[in-house]
Amino acid sequence: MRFVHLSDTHLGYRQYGLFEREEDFYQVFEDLTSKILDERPDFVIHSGDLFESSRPPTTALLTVQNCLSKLKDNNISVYAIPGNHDTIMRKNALPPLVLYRNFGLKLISMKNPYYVHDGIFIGGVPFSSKYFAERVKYQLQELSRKASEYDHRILVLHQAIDKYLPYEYELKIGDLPENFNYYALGHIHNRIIDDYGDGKLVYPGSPEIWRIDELPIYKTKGKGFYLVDMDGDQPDIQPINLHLKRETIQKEIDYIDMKKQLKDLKNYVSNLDKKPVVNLKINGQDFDRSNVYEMINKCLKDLCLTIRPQYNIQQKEEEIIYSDDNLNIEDIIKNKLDNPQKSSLTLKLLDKLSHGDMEGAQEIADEFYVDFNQIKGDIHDHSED
Ligand SMILES: [Mn+2]
Repeated sequence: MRFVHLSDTHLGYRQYGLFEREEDFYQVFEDLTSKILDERPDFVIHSGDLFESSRPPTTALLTVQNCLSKLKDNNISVYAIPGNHDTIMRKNALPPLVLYRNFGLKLISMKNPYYVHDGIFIGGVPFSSKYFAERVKYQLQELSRKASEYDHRILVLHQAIDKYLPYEYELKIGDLPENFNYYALGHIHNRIIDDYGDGKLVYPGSPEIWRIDELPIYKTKGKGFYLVDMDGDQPDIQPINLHLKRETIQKEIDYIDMKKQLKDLKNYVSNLDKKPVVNLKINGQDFDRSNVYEMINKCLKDLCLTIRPQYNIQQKEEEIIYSDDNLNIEDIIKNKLDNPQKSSLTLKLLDKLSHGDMEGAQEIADEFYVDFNQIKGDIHDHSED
């Protein structure tokens, strides 16, 4: 029995506001589908964030419909859960995934928490925020009990686990029941394969470069999906990698040597099939941003999809001299951090920690991250409109 595990495809995402990048994500999903068809698995598991948002563009909806039809024609079912991106945070609201019931998609939901595929138990809990961790833990125990009646057991979740994302997690590693053979996780865009419970815990990661910090993952581990064989004692996990047709380039350039380095980059870029996304960091002392910006554009603009320069200008630091008169820790922190949220958090933590109150400090930190995630969620919601 072999299945494909993929996640975080984020269809409908328009990186940097560029239509071409939105198309790239569709292309990748089509490439994934034809690779899946090549592998002829028994079924597919998608661990959430199929779409970038809960109200995807029509092209995203259609891309999924076409791909699912092809899989269905080949008798390949898809089991999926909603992720944080494609969930509507309102009670009883339906995620877009419900549209594909007749296209072979089996949605793991609160109402249908598990399926049995040729004797394999496939169950999970849709994405839940940290506020509902207790409820999720209860649901996990229920699933674990139900799963114990079957020989092969797969748990599907779209959550961050503290072991892999220590500052923004919803569940702790010990919250997961131990009697599953395969933990099909999504949410973290890195690729992770770990031992847990009776089997393997796996994040297949995102197949495209959704954020620039995923470029090193693509370069070192590759991006794509995992092909899992459940027949042995332990699941056998093979990475199936994609070649991304559009290159993302990240490069640091010294201002002193800029002309030559830009020329080299131009040579490289002009040989690519598709215009790349180029992230540049210019390091140097006291240079003029707009001059540099113009030079970069003149050299590369026509050859790149987008150029995203960052300027790292080292200036002689003006030293603030603190004397006894102005040695006020509050002022120093506010001055140095220059951000009311950060300095307020720092001052609160300092107060607790200097009194040895570790628990209080922990509480403040937790609160901050809950708020922080909420703010991020809000920003995300608005950006869709
Ligand atoms: Mn994601």
